[in-house]
Amino acid sequence: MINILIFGPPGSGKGTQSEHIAKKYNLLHLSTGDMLRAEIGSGSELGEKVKHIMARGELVPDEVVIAMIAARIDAEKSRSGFLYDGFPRTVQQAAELEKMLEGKGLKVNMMLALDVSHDELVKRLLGRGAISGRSDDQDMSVIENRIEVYRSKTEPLADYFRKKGVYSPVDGMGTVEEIFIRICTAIDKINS
Ligand code: B4P
Repeated sequence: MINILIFGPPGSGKGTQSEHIAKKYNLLHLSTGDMLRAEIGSGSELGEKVKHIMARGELVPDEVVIAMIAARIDAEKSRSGFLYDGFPRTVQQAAELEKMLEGKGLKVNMMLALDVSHDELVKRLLGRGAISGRSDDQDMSVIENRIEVYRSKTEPLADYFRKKGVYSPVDGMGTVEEIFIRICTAIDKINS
């Protein structure tokens, strides 16, 4: 069972590429952003708790996302593996994920890191905001805060996984199709 993390700043194409990767490699796509937005959409107690945090572009508390992921991993048995999108986002989340996997005799096999310029990130997020109505994609100060939170709290994970020998950078500039080909080349290398 393979475990792949897709990593990169907001707007780098994690969600977009994850759909294609999950389909091609029969992986379960676990997006903490989608799970949290579903909680908000359903009006659950958890959704009420996180909606103001997400609207500001801050990170939801580690224990909330860790519990969500743990429940999904435990429930799923029939896939070739998991694709984690937007998780982990802090060193604590990474350590907890590794602990969960270790308990099952598994490990993180790969961190696919999408590299995209700042201007392109802003352009993509504003573009999505105009279509989807996602409020965190419409306000420049929230977008800049998300990128800043990424740089300070999430980016250190690149080094964390580089030291474990599973870091795999991918050029995230270009069309969705071009980037997907680069990603498949990287995955096929570790799969062969
Ligand atoms: P996420 O849902 O993870 O969203 P994201 O990082 O903003 O976007 P993503 O990277 O997936 O989007 P994509 O580029 O695919 O997080 C939202 C919030 O949830 C966070 O701010 C935080 O509050 C909370 N959260 C989530 N996980 C958490 C965790 N683990 N811990 C704590 N808090 C957590 O798409 C962007 C746009 O670009 C799309 O419109 C797409 O069509 C476009 N696009 C993609 N690739 C393109 C390309 N090659 N060319 C042109 N456009 C492209």
